[in-house]
Parts: sequence; C-alpha cells; structure tokens
Amino acid sequence: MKSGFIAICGRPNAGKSTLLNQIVGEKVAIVSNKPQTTRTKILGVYTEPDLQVVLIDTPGIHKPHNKLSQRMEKYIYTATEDIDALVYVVDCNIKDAELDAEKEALCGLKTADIPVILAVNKIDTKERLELLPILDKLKDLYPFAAIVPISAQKGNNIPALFDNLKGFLSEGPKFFPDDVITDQPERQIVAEFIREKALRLLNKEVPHGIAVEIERMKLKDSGTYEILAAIYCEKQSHKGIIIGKGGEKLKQIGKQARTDIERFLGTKVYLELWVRVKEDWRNKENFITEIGFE
Ligand SMILES: Nc1nc2c(ncn2[C@@H]2O[C@H](COP(=O)(O)OP(=O)(O)OP(=O)(O)O)[C@@H](O)[C@H]2O)c(=O)[nH]1
Ligand SMILES: [Mg+2]
Repeated sequence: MKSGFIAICGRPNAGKSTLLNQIVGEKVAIVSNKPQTTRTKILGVYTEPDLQVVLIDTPGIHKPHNKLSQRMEKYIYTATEDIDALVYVVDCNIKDAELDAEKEALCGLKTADIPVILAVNKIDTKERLELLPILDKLKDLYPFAAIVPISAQKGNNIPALFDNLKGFLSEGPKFFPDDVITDQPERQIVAEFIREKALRLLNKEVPHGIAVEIERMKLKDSGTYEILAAIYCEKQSHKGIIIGKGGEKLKQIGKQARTDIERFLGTKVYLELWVRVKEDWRNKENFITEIGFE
C-alpha cells in the first residue's frame, strides 16, 4: 500500500482546480476564468486498491491586497507543509514578462526539500512546435524533478503526470475511506457551486466581492432538498447587477447552480437565493470567519 500528500500550486488561473477535478474524476473544486476562484485549500482524494493520493488544491499565488487574500495566502503555505511532492502548474501561454513573477512565486513556496513537478498546462491551445521554446524557458526557473506538458481540461498527458507522481508516494496507510473524494462538507460544496455560477455570469469587480452562505439546507419528506442561500456582495450597486433586470441574472445563477447541485446530491432541489450587501466584507475578519474561512 502506497500513499501520500501532493499539493497543487501556481499563479491564479493556471488550471490547478481543473487538474484536481481531472485526477479525482469528479468536480470537487469550482473552476472559472476569473483569477482567484479558489479561496481555500481543497482536498481531492484518488484511491486505487493499493494506492491513495491526497491532492491539495490551493488558491493562486498573488500579492495579498485585503484580509481575505491574506487568509488565502495562509492556506497556500499550510497546504505545502508535510507533503511528499508539489505540482506547480503554469499556463503555457505565459509571456516573457511574467517569467520573473513565476520565479518569485516558486521561490516563495519554500520547497527546498520537496520534489517539484512542473505541469505545463493548456497545451491544447498551442501547436507542438510552439511549445518547445516555452518549455526551454520554464526549465530554467527552478530545479524541477520533472516537467510534464498537460491539458488539465482535455485530459492530455494526465496519465504521464500521474505516473510521475506515483514515484513520490511511500509505503503507508489510506488516509481516507475508499469512497471519499473530498474533505469539503456538503454545504460548502453547494455554496461553492453557487459561487461558481456567479463568477461565470458576472463581470468586472463584482465577482471578486462575492461570498455565498447556505442559510438553510433541509431534506423534505418528498425527497426534495430545500436550500436557502445568501449571495453577499460589497456594494448596493453590485446587488442590482447580481439581481439583474427583472431578476433575470439571479434566476440564471440559480438555474445553473441547481443543475449542478441536483447532480451532486442526487435529488431534486428547491433553491432560493437572496442577495445581501456587506460593505467591504473582504476586510472584516469576523465576517470572513463566520462564512467558513477558518
Ligand atoms: N484551454 C484550456 N483551458 C484550461 C485548461 N485548464 C484550465 N483551463 C481554463 O482556465 C481557467 C482557469 O482554470 P482554474 O482551474 O479555475 O484555474 P486555477 O488555477 O484553479 O485558478 P485560481 O483558483 O483562480 O487560482 C478556466 O477557464 C479553465 O476552464 C486546459 O488544459 N486548457
Ligand atoms: Mg482554483
């Protein structure tokens, strides 16, 4: 029996959560094209009869600009303690001007004693020949244990990456029962599915200031889950944008979220969404703790 803990790190939008979902085979972490989608560390568990890998998805590495980002940064650094290896994900569409930021992010991870595997992601967006000079530049950033070009979204080369990771596991027990795929409670996953739809359907600064709290979640005798959730935003003007003309935007968020939640819970769902304003909540420690960031 072999097992181990492997953290997935990298700058925002690199595709870390997409990679986690691809390896676990289920959506356990939400994904969007907005940077800083992931706000905590999320465990994804992959189990075979004689092997278990616990992957830890983390928020994208960025300079903290409010109390929420400071907490996000803490999740990154606690995720990289006591791990067997680290997968560093980089988007192959990286520009030369971003190489220094990438190097700084890597150095900040303090991985001196941990093998770091570079996953060069989104190769489905490039021709093979275009990729070679990029790989050449990236290899100089850090003494990587391996470099594996992948497409987390399409699944290209994921078996090669996974085979590589297996080499860093050691003899040890399973840390989770065979049927567990994540450490997140049901309520949190439901809240995250709603936040994902809000991130995808909203633009500019509105999505970054959103938090979702499940206020009630109850399984009725009829077999339907009744869920009441609050979408918090930072400004009164944002509330109007989230609700949209005639309530259309909020309806769309609810409809898309409900589809995901029903699939995940395996039951019918009645979902009611409210929009609430909490001025500057990303700088309010108590509120941040209250909505689930420990
Ligand atoms: N074309 C392509 N797009 C990808 C791939 N992997 C991820 N993406 C897209 O890149 C965007 C960011 O993906 P995420 O998985 O949310 O990235 P992340 O690194 O977790 O981002 P943060 O949580 O914000 O740090 C999404 O729009 C994904 O659909 C890939 O292999 N190919
Ligand atoms: Mg993410």
